[in-house]
Amino acid sequence: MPLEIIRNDITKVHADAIVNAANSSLLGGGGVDGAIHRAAGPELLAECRNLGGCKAGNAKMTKAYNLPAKYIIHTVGPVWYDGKRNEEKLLADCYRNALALAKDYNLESIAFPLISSGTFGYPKDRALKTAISVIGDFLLSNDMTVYLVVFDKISFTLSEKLFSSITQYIDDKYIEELPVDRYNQFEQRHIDFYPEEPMFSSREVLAPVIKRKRSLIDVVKNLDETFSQRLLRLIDEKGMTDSETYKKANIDRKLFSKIRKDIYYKPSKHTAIAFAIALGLNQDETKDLLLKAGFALSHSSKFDIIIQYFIDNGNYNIFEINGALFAFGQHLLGV
Ligand code: AR6
Repeated sequence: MPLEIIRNDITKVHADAIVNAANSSLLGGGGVDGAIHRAAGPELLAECRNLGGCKAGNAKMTKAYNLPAKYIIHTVGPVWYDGKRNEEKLLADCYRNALALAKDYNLESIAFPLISSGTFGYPKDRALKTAISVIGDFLLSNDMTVYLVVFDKISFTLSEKLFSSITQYIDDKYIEELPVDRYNQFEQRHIDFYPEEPMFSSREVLAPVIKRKRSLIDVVKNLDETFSQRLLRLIDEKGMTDSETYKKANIDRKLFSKIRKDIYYKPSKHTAIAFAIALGLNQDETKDLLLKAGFALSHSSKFDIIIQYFIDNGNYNIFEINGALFAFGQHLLGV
């Protein structure tokens, strides 16, 4: 998948390049820099001596010696003062320049640590936000697998505001959606016993459900569509291109062409949701698309409710959604 957020030691990551959060001398230091130099061996320092240092925001490349990666891209993040000294732009430059270098070398995969968020003191939630935003933008027009390697406790990485807003939504949702669950059970029972009879029910119970019903004609018309057919139809209807769609879904090109070619393709739930997000589908449309793959969004799963939170808030940025899913310890979208 194009952007994967993982917890790991970056020196262990198998990618074409790993990125080092260095200092301007490029001669080693603590944190991730120290770990990379130790694992790569002394030849790395010898090569670094010839690079003539590096300015904040810039990036330079070396071989990776004893590491599983092929290259190391050294970049120098900003030191955090108060957020008013160009820190955000410099941090964004680090990601942009490292990605540009990887692209120049035709690399297929790259792994980043959370640059500046250790010794240099950049608040981790902001560092993660900038990383996700720059990498996300890059991936919308480039094919590359990018790993964002987060080392510490996950709860530190999401902004307090977003974290509590999602937590609140999860709490509310469990209660608010209960009548719909009850209604669905009730409706099923009614259909089982009285398939010909129209169902009568109280307004309060029906209200949240009616909202979700689509016309019967639509349902019948699209009954025979497979997931793949529905997906392709939606892409057309939304006026999107294939590549725009799979990139916004954080799904790689190969998987997309598999789905395109095989009308009976059975996606995982995460893949199906990723497409719903890429297409900007509302709750009902998402529900319909998921049904085509045999899935539903339940009200008793944190993952499902987080997805609903973002759809309800009209935020369809898959990379931001994945940042939140990661912070809540959930499986990411796009696999
Ligand atoms: N793998 C992945 N992430 C790591 C690892 C690791 N092995 N080790 C630490 N981190 P830092 P900076 C995380 O301090 O803030 C050095 O001395 C860590 O938890 O390595 O850009 C340089 O020479 C943190 O979230 O880099 C510079 O002088 C993130 O990597 C200065 O520190 C970055 O922390 C650079 O400071």
